[in-house]
Amino acid sequence: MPDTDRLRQRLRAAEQEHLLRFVDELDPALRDALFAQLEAIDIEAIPSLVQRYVRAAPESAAPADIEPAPCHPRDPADPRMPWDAGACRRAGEALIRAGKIAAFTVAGGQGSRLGYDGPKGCYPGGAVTEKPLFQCLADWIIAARERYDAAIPWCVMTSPLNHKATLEFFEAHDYCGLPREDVIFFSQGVLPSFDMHTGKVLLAQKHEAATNPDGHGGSLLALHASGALRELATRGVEHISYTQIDNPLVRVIDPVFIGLHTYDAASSGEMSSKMVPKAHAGEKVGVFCAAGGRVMVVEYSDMPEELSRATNPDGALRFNAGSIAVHMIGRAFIERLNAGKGFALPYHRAEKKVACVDPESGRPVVPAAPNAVKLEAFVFDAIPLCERSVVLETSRIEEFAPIKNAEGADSPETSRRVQTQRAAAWLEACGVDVPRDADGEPDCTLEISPRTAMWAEDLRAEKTPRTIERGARTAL
Ligand code: UD2
Repeated sequence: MPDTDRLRQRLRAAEQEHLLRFVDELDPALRDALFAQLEAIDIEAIPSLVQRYVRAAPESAAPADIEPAPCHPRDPADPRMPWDAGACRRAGEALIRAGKIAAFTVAGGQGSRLGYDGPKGCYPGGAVTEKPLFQCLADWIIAARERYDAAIPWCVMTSPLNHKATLEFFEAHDYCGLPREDVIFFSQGVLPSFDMHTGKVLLAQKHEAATNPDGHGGSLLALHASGALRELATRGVEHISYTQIDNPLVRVIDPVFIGLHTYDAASSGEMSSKMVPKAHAGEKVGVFCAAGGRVMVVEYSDMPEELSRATNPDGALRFNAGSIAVHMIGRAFIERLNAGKGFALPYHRAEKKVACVDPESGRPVVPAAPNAVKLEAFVFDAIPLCERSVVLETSRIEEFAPIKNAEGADSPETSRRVQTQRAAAWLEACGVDVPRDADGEPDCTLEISPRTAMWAEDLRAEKTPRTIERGARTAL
């Protein structure tokens, strides 16, 4: 039996008693659901969240003294910062073979910009095969497991909004070809969504407080709270390869990057990142910066415009290191963060439209303008908590073809184009004729599965067609 009086007292103390406004109208099952939901929320934390983020609307988070972060260049022989890619690859491969590496994909987002009704991982990502994004990533893991004869567990973070649908997808798709016991699912946490004017938690329905997933930064808490981190420890995993679900070209397991993260003297083995040079000043990616001797990412929306546009004498953007949201994260680092009492990354505030019920009348409200503040933690805010953190430059065409919007930038169309560009470059390096149009763009659609080739050098001339027809759709 829930202790209603105690719950009411706690809500009153947090100025959120309205959440029980309709409780007497509810049938017992819905009433119990509401109580269970409210008991799971950190009610005592609400007043400070409201004070800090809803009423105060904190401005730009970029520190005043930021500099561009040092980055390991793509070419290891670059005299600006030479590094030993061969030694990194060997170190990374040894860790993969020893079973010390797990893959981790954050897939709890709502995919609202794409307008896709379902977990984003189910969205067709392959340029030709249209295989789901989950399968694009799984194929990389399968290729790495075969190449290194290693167990590579795959953690998939969902949110309460898509957990069930995600499990159903994996069940229906034979776990994307991976052993069922090697795919570990857990859901991230949620935070209450607030009325942006009053600071009251919105009621999504009379029996439900409005909540939103706590951001991909919530993954560092959820890995621990769900027991997934303990499970990885039991399996001997020491480092986690973090990727987002939206990038079908992502190198889910990259031995060179793993080696750089664990072996290079510049890294503390806590959290490392990959970057690509920004496409243009306004590209919507966070930027690697440094301040006070620490590396950090400043999200595009927090970056002062004049810094985004600033150039070096050679005309290149000064803050050029765009985050592609690919990280290596040490298990011990996540354990250390969670050992601190009440560990939380800072929250970022977004004003959104959230359908709700009027707390007085109980009538449904469909807002025409933003009415809510949603809070989210960003995983890259853990980078400044590292002792030392390295950033590796990579090539956009090799590794970054995100699907975020229904059209325009970062859409299925641009992703297909980048997947084709990469495949065309690999095939041409192998002596294959690829048709190109007057602008030099491949005049065909191409896709190479990681199970065929993880890198260009894996393509074998004898296993590829000699010529690609103009307009062809070819998957290898
Ligand atoms: C993210 C980065 C941006 C850049 C870009 C590269 C942030 C805030 N920005 O932009 O700097 O690196 O990616 O592609 O990260 N997700 C969850 N739970 C959540 C929210 C998101 O799992 O509560 C997952 C989501 O499923 C997706 C990923 O995080 O895989 C990215 O989320 P996003 O679409 O909000 O981030 P985006 O594309 O604005």
